[in-house]
Amino acid sequence: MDLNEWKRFLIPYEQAVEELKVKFMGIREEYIRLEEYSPIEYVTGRVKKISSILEKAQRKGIPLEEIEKKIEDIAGVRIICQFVKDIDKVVKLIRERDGKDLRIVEERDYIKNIKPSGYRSYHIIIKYPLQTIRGEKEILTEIQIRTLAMNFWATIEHSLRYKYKKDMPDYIHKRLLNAAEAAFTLDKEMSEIREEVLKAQEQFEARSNMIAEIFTNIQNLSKINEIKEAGKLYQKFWEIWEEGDIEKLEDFNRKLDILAEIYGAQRLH
Ligand code: 0O2
Ligand code: 0O2
Repeated sequence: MDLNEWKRFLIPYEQAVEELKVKFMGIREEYIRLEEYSPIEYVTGRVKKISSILEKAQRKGIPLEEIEKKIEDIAGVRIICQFVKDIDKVVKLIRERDGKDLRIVEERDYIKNIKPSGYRSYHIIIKYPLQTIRGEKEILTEIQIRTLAMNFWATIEHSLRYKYKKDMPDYIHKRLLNAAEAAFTLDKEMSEIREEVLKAQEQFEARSNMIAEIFTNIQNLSKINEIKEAGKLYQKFWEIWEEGDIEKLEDFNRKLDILAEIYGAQRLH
């Protein structure tokens, strides 16, 4: 293939990468518009350089006429997440689109099965149906889903591997393995922080809901005029509130519920 033929060959790959980047960024934008947490932090993509395609074909013994079928990452899209759990969510979102605007060919979980180099990422190979002026064409594309920490490690390791080719000094290799371990620990720590933050948010919400309920209950009770005790109830609420004992507040709220039922029932009779 001469350069022009290569350029023509790569046009649909460029198109597929651009469309997929827009689609995945679209998911992020949808979450943001809904004011929800987005499992996608950002998306990049690229079409493999001709030199890299040739090098990979040679390394894997793939004849030129078979590269379209056998090299899966000529088109590559990368989805970066903040937390490891977000990766599961993104994988689920992609699976839900299987058979719709893409077709999943294979999944490779290098997070459960870390590569000997220390590489971690979740790969999904898809066929993306591209509408071209010559009709539909399915484009093999590799989607890499990884956290910021995984990406940081992989980017540095990739450039060092590229620099040293097969002759990476042993001490650098060892340091990279240490760094992979550190990136793994960072992801684990961050996941735990995330759980803590989520738990704190849930507790905060449960507390706010309960306090709103207490106020509504006292207000309702004071409307049922027989009860002259609303002031006392507010007083009691403040006392417990100041103590900061959430169980006592829950207990107080349950008692208010019972009172409201008793007074409500009496009013009906
Ligand atoms: P190679 O073949 O890895 O050496 P943009 O203008 O934002 O669309 P830009 O700046 O051209 O994109 O590039 P982008 O998307 O930021 O990617 C730059 C580099 O990131 C690429 O370098 C790749 O190394 C890597 N990269 C980004 N996305 C992917 C992906 O999905 N798969 C793979 N394998 N690598 C990716 P090169 O030199 O272009 O590519
Ligand atoms: P690029 O564009 O330079 O990133 P392989 O035989 O491992 O080259 P294979 O079997 O086709 O490739 O697929 P694999 O291993 O599932 O995924 C290939 C891509 O995953 C690589 O593309 C890298 O982007 C990434 N990857 C896999 N292993 C490593 C690793 O140890 N370190 C880093 N930094 N990235 C890895 P390429 O071909 O290297 O292309």
